[in-house]
Amino acid sequence: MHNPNLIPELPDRAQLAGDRHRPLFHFAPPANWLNDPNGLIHWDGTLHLFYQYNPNGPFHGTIHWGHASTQDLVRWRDHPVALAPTPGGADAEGCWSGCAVDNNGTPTFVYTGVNPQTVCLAVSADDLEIWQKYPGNPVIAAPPPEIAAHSGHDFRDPYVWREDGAWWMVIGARREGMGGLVLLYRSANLTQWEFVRVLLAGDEQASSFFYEGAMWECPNLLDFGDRRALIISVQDAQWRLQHAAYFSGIYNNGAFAPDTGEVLVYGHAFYAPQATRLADGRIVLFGWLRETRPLAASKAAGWNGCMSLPLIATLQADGKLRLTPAPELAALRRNEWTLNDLPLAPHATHALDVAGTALEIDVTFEADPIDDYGIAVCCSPDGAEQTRIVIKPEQGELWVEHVGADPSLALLDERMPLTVTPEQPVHLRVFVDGSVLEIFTGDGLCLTTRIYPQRADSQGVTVFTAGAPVDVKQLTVWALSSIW
Ligand code: DQQ
Repeated sequence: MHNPNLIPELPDRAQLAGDRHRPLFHFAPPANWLNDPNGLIHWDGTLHLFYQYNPNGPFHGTIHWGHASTQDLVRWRDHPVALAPTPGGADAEGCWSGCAVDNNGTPTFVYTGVNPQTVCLAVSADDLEIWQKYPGNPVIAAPPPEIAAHSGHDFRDPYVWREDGAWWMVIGARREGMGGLVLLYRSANLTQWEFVRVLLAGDEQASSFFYEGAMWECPNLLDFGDRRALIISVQDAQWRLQHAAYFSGIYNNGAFAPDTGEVLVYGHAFYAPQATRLADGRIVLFGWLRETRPLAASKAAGWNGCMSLPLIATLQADGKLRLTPAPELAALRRNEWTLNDLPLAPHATHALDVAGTALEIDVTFEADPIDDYGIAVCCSPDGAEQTRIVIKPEQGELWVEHVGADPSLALLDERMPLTVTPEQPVHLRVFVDGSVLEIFTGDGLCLTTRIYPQRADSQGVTVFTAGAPVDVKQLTVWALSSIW
């Protein structure tokens, strides 16, 4: 039952306001630890976001559900913590990931209790602020015995939807030594569940579209009409988080036949996304952006983890899932700076007359695809520290390189595929926000990474070519304002 004594107070957001690495326009918790987005639901004109939250510090542990809401997808309001572990209950060791559904007017969480990993319910009679746990928790105590025998106790992250007069659930699991599983369940009432089948099984040794790893977490099944996309988050056999990825194909009568798949977002930061449908029919998705700096650095900072931008998910005719920043984000644009047709001489670097740590950049390059070129952000005036976004025509890739970064941060260079042809200009949208860098290409792909500039004056933007001339056809930079 709800026990107000267990719900921790939220820290004061203002306390961390001076931290240059804190994002201004990506959702982050007031302090402490955040991981997966949970319970995303559009309710009475408001989008509610719950999130894996540790009130006891900036590290994973004692997992509660934090709560925030937005009316415009852009500006956020904090709410009291929604779920706390119940001593002696099915979630005594944590309220892990899950979703929210509208059960005939009653907001209902379907989430993971640990330990062991089980499926639990909670309901709100109070406009999503106060949550009561279902006294009969857990509603699923374990997967079917034939799966439990080889699952290594991994059984988590229910995602539930209503279809054909029933509730349906996908949930992550694994078959030890083989690969990840998504299990399909059905229910008439959310409390009694019947196992339908293994909806999809991965193969750690022979992945078809992307590295499938050992365990699939946080499945989401998104309905695009004729086709569906099954998003999963891939953990390897050493419990390392690899990437969020998806399969797309035909879903029919509880059976899924994927014919394509891809990494959803490139880079080491984006994981465990969750999606929901907005009132206007669009599907919005948020991912957890992990810290890539050492844990000690996050502990010193007092916070750890934030959300991606609100991303709108669409399915192309070729079955590929595409993510674009919600157009509503344009409301944050303040100062605009623009140029057209800037020719870069061979080997030139051109510093723009613009600076900031909360920027949106829209740039189009025209170039003969021979040598590397690109745009650098968070550049110190002497160029010693900078984050370079490099278009690599020969490799058909885009790389992010951290020049002059503090070696103790052990930052990883990142890469993603990029189509580069002489006929086609390269178009990028880049969002810089403190320690967050999100890059969207004209191909509709996305790379997300974390950067931790050490110098306060690392705020400049340059365009460069490492060889042949390049034409910067168009470039616009906006300073973005805070979402708080
Ligand atoms: N995070 C949650 C789990 C999920 C994992 C625990 C993915 O439910 O599998 O905080 O990041």
